[in-house]
This record gives sequence, C-alpha cells and structure tokens, in this order.
Amino acid sequence: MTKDLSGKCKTSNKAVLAWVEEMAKHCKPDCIYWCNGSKAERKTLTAEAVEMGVLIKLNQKKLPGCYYHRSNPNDVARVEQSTFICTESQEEAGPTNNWMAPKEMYQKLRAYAEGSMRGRTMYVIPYLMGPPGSPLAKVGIELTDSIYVVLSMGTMTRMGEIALEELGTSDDFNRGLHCMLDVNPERRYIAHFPKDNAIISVGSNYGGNVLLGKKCLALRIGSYLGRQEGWFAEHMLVLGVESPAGEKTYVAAAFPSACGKTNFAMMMPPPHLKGWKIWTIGDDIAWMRPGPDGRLYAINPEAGYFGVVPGTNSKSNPAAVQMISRDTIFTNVALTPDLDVWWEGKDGPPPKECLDWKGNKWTPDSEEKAAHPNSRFTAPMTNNPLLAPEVNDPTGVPIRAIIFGGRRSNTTPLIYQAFNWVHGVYIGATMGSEMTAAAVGGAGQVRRDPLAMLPFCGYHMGDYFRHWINMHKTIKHPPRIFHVNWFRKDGQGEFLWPGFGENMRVLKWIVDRCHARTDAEETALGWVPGPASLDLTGLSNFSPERLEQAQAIYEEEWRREIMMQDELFMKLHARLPKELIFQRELLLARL
Ligand code: OXD
Ligand code: MN
Repeated sequence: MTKDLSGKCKTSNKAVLAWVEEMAKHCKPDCIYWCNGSKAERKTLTAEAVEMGVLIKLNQKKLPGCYYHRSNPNDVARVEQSTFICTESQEEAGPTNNWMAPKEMYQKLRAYAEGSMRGRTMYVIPYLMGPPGSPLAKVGIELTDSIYVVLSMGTMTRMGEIALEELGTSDDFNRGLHCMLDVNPERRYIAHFPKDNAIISVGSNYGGNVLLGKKCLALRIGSYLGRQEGWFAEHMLVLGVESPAGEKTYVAAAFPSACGKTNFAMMMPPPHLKGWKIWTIGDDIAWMRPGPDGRLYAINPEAGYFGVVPGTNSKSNPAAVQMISRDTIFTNVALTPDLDVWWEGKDGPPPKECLDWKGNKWTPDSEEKAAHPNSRFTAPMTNNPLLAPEVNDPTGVPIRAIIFGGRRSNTTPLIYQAFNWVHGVYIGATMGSEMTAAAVGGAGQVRRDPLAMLPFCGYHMGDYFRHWINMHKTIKHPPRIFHVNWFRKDGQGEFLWPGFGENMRVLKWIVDRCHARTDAEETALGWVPGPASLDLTGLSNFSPERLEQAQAIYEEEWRREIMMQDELFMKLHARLPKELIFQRELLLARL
C-alpha cells in the first residue's frame, strides 16, 4: 500500500478477511485499500479523485467542500431492466421482479468480475446502516474499484472503522461486490442474492446501481430480511412535526421516486403556521420495528441525501439550498465558467453560457437541458439545518402516522384517512402514480407502484402485502394511515393545491387526527377533513370551492380506478391476500 494515513487493514474479523481475500484473488486488483472513514482519508481520496479527473473541484469560495462529477452518458439512472432478484425459485421473486437462478447469475457475474480490477485499486468499504448500537442497524461491506463510490458511500453511510467495530467478530454482514468494468449497458447487472445477504453490481458507476447500501441493501435485501425477522424496510421519508407547544409527532411517508419526498422531509411551514416546525429523520428509506411499548419505531439507515437537483430552489426546498452549499458532490448538473453549478429551476437567471452535464457548451438558447433531469446532489445529513437530533438515537422514533401518496392529476383527493390498518394496506397496495415524460411508457400514464416499492421489493409483492397485514398483530399501537395527492389539477391544467410549504396544513390535520383532536367526515374512500378542520387561513388565491374540487370523489373516476387496480391484482393473484380483495369489494359497495 502506498497511503500513509489510511488504507491498511485493521480488522481481525476472520469472515471479513477471508471474503476480501477471496474476492481480491478473483478480481486481481493491483492494491487493496481499506477505508477507515476518517476526515484525513476523505481529504486524501478527494485529492486523488481530482487528480484522476473523476471529480472537478468547484469554486471553493462559493461552494466550500463541493465537487463536480459527470457520469458516463449511458449511465445516468437506476436501471430496472438490469436489476435482478436471485431467489432459489422464480415464484419467490414474484412477477414484478426480474429473476435468474442464483447459480447461473453467480457464474455469469463472476466471469465478468474475474481479473476486472487489474491495474486498479480495490477499495474495501465497511459501512453501517443505522445508528451504532441500534437493534435495527446492519453492517455491509462493499468492495469497489470506483473512487466515486467510496466518496459517495462516505457521505451516504456511516463508513469505516465504526462499521467494523459494530460488526466485531460476527460474520453477519452484507457482502457487496461492485466492478465498474467498462461501464457498458450490455454488461450491466445489479444482482441480489437475498438468501446469502449478498449483492453483485457490474457495469455501472451511478447512484442506486452502485451505492450498495441504499436501494440494494436497505430496500431489496432489507425487505427480504424484514419479512424473515419481523420488521419493515420501506421506501419512506421520516419526519418529526413539532407543535408550538413543543409536542413532537413522527410521521413516515411513501411516495414514488421523484414525487417530492426530500422536499416534504425538509418542509418549511408557511408564515401562518409559524410556531410549527419540521425535523428531518430521513428523506428516502425507513427501517421500522415494533418496540417493547407496542409502538412502531423507525430509524433512517442512511447518513446522507442523494437527491434530485433540478427544481431545487428557495421556494421548493429552502433548507436543501442551504444544505447543498457545502460538502456536496454534484453529479450531472451544469458547470459555469467560474466553477459554480447550475440546473433548471435554480434560483436566479440561467448563466449566459456554461457546460452542460455532458461537457458540451450550453446557452439559454440551447434546446437540450443543461442539467440531466436525474442529476443529483450527495450531501451529508449533518448539513441539513432541519436535521432531527433523534436521527442518532439507536431506538429510533415512534411513528404515529404513515402517509401514502402519488402523482395524480385527477381521481385522487388531496387527503383522506384509512378506516383501519387493513384498509390502509389496501390503499398503499393500490397506489398509482403518473410517470414523468422521461420514463418508459409515456407521460401521464398511471403506473401502479405499491407502497412506492415496485422497483425495490426483494421478494413476491403478494407476500409483501401479507407481511404488512400480519405485522398488525405485532403492533399494539399501530400508526394511522393516510393518503395524499399534491398533484390534482383543475379543468385548466393548473394544480389545485399550492403544495410545497403549504403541505404543512395537510400534515397538521394528519397530526391532529393522530392525537384525536380534530374532526373528520366519512366518505366512500375514508375519513376526510370536516369543513373547518383544514386550516386555510392566510392562503392566497385559494377558496373553499377550490378545496372542494381538490377533495371531490367522482364515482365514475373511482370505478375506472378500481378496474385499473385489477391489472396488478391479477398479476399477483396466486399470492394476493384475500383481505385486499375484500377491501376492494367493500370500496365498490360504498361508492
Ligand atoms: C432514489 C429513487 O434515487 O427512488 O431515491 O430512485
Ligand atoms: Mn428513493
């Protein structure tokens, strides 16, 4: 090893040593670098990444500690078609996942990995998902030949010695191997082996494909382990709502990708609700387990945010603007001549000239976007001015409400509450969201995304619903379940609800419902706010009629909706819990 500050192996854990040695023999790197997670190490590796051209140092006066990265243009997002769940049988993975037999996939990917790190460094990244000492925390080790992955994992997880300490002499850790290869979509696989608690990712160097703690361990493998061990791994933000009297209520919310989870988790209440405050626990993933007092406790397994950049500004997310002004890696945004970053939807006018995410000259007259729509920031949670101190509490926070939501321009009201747990699971299971223009299938088309877990559930979706129904028995004080839709439009195509910070008004009603201190009216869909219980004071250009429109339930639309839900139910038929079919019947009967 050439590094003097770090890079040496310090563990005596036999299982770790044996596995790293086996993988090194196979991938044949020139050297092995053990990450310790120290500040000094980050400084050295960042300088090395700049020297290698992997990162560009940004204007340190404007953006202290910030760096710029461009990914290969063929490698800009998670690739669902290359993501596989390798359970013993295809039935176990279910019809919503790609599947290959573990033996076959191991063979295929080992062949790709063999000798693939010749002339390169293999970084050993021990990482901890969750606060140290938490019964919910898990250790993973990722082996990678990408320095970008090392630096990103250093932000997104509790990385280095802290993880090895947590592991001790145990052999219970996730084994993750990542080989960049030649970043070729033809040889891109993100393969999960739930029974072995193992992941192999090849041929990519971008986000969720390669930061193995995130979608791969925390959701796909996590959901599999959660079913076995009696907990939930969910695609949910977690936040705390503090009332003017200082009462804190914790809420988890599942919205599909790019539906505003990060914005909601970092919301600034409007002036009218000044005494109210939001605290962020997490913006993307929640691990939840029943506690000894019968409540459901949640931790955020991550330590950073990997958020979509375009559209981030002081209206949509003022706290994020502050958060990403230092110690942040920007990927695939635009680069200005004074080494600042720019993206569509940033505060202020566009630059007269800059380099777009591919490195080509861009001006406001250019037809293409300067920043890729899926360009990202990677920022440490400690930069978040709204970070809840409880984020490091090993017991987690007790969840009072679970919110489901999607992007729907019609049909779905702004807010309603489930009648009970099973009804809530039905609402989550039938969640739909309109795809954005960038997604396959065309803009506006509704895709079913049950509990926002369609791309992230590591086993049969029908069994996942069963797990959700069964868990009720283990939670004496279950959270109340709600559904929201910020995206409903009027006849002119305008959003009916102003959104962003104003969503606090809806959240306040949810919190008040959890504490049984506001009224509600019964509808076919569930409980909705009574005429005076949603506080609209100080909301400009918003009349009670507009709220009525936002809350309207049209029988015709709902009959169509229920028909559309059938497609997913048919697909999952063999393992679909009967309770959900009954819920569907009950809803039809109520309409
Ligand atoms: C994400 C996603 O990156 O859901 O969080 O796609
Ligand atoms: Mn996500």
